[in-house]
Amino acid sequence: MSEPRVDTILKIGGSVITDKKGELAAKTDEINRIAEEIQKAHTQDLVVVHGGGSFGHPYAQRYGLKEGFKEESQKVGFSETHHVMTVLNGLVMDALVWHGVQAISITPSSCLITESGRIKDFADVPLKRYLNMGFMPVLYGDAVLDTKLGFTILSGDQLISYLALELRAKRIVVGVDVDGVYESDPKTDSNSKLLKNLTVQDLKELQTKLGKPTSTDVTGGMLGKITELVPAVEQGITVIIVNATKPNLVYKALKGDPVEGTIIRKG
Ligand code: ATP
Ligand code: IP8
Repeated sequence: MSEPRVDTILKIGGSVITDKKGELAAKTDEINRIAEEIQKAHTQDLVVVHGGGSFGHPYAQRYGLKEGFKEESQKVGFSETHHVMTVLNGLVMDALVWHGVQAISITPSSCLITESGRIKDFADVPLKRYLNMGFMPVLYGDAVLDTKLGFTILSGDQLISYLALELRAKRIVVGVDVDGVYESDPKTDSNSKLLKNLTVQDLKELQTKLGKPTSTDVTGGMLGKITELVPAVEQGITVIIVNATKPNLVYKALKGDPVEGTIIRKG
């Protein structure tokens, strides 16, 4: 089998496709619009990953899944968390497929295992074959088995960095509900400045400045995202963070057009 190489890995944030203040609150209009933008961009060799938003995060938090298996009562929580992610994924797949995109859903909990929260074994032969045939794989943050913890939560952000390196992607496009990376959370600090260009060094410095999210986000919010992106950027992969709630920004980023947001380069 020839080793596929992708152009772009696109992460659609849970903050875009769900209302993170609610629970199981899907934004179906947003999901449809983004599916349309993906279809319109006709991007070859694209992998899409979506986040958990108000589907995965509240359940994962309720049952303390990220910290691993501690008691029997968490198991039903693991099932529920994975299940609600398949429901959200179903909505994303519905929109993509009915827009004529040859998308194929790949379930992380069925093909990968982590060790202490980090991806260890990924049975990626089907994913690579799908890519070789011109399909667009769609993955998501999920509840997964872990060799040390029993189980844990895998973030979509870890997946995009891993896949970008494994599939030698040129860039990662991350769609969130704010205009990019700011000096501090723009939702709580209206004077915060947008950081339009960042290097790995800047990212590392930001890691110490940004605080942990206060919401139900179990995978670390913007700080978690930045931490996960460092290895990919270090290998020369460009990261573009855009506001995917604004129409056409995902489309423009996929086309490689200049787009407002944060661009992160190696140096
Ligand atoms: P999910 O994990 O559900 O997929 P997501 O990837 O869309 O969600 P979050 O993890 O919620 O996104 O991170 C985006 C949020 O991070 C924004 O809504 C913003 O309020 C918050 N945030 C915190 N600090 C910053 C910062 N310095 N710059 C930009 N956003 C920040
Ligand atoms: O939203 C987490 O993925 P993320 C998924 O990309 C779950 O961090 C199940 C909470």
